[in-house]
Amino acid sequence: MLRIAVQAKGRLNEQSMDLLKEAGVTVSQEKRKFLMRAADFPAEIIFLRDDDIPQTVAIGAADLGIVGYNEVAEKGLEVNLMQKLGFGGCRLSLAVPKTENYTGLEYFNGKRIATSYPEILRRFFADNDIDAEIHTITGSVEIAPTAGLADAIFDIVSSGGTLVSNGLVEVEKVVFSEAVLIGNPELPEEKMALARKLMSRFEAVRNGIGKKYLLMNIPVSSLQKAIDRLPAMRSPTVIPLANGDWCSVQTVVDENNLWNIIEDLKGLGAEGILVLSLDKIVM
Ligand code: PRT
Ligand code: ZN
Repeated sequence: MLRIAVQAKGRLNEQSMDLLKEAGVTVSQEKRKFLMRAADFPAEIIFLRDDDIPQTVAIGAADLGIVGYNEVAEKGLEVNLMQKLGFGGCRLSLAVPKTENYTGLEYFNGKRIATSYPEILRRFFADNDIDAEIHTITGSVEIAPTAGLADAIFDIVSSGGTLVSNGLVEVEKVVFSEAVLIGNPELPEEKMALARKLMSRFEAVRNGIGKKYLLMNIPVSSLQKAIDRLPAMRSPTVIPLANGDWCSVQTVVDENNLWNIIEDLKGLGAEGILVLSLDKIVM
């Protein structure tokens, strides 16, 4: 039985639970408890604050965890980074008041920087020979310059809206982060086998995102041109039809290229074009 740590509430909770569900690990959403057994996979989910997930996995109180890479990097504990999960994207950046004349990293020498990520910042400044004062604060880091508590901040940025509304500009992007699957470094083989199964399911879910299944009938005379136009994992599936002048062509396409492909195929005489939703792709 695998124990998987997930953020109890907050930005990563919903997408973590959705990913697990898509991967066949479901827990009842009704009476949610601190620890819940999955119905259909030998796993239990433990719900924690995200700050506690790296340590819980490092000491083996959970076998796996889903958490932002930023938390893993800050804690610096011994855990295996097993898989990037493709959601919760953000970056840790240095930002200064927009009235400042920022000339480069040396700007930070002798400055006071407010952050909830002191370890990552300490390492970054050490690597770049910058001597600054790091002030660790939890909570609203972005108000520190206006409140006179700091000259600059080092914080999570995603859209950048919070910086703008606090009169700050992002001047250095230091670490890029997304949700990751972490594991205890000493998982016994039977748990590792379950973890591998989970990772390949996660990958299948991710592969299906932004993809559609496309089916159409095409005159045999245009078949080669249609195949040349279509992307495919290996090559498109071609099925003969009862009417020997036509065949059915089926393949997976990227959603963002869908309309261009459909219009080109119509130009080649395609008819009866069906676009189907796609859930998972197991390679
Ligand atoms: O209660 P708990 O301790 O579990 O949660 P938390 O409050 O510490 O974290 P939470 O739920 O806010 O975030 C969890 C994780 O989501 C973070 O550790 C990141 O990995 C990831 N993430 C992704 C973000 C953001 N995007 C994000 N935008 N975490 C925080 N923010 C904050 C950011 O600090 C800024 O103040 O959201 C604000 C808005 O950002 P903009 O740039 O879009 O305006
Ligand atoms: Zn937290």
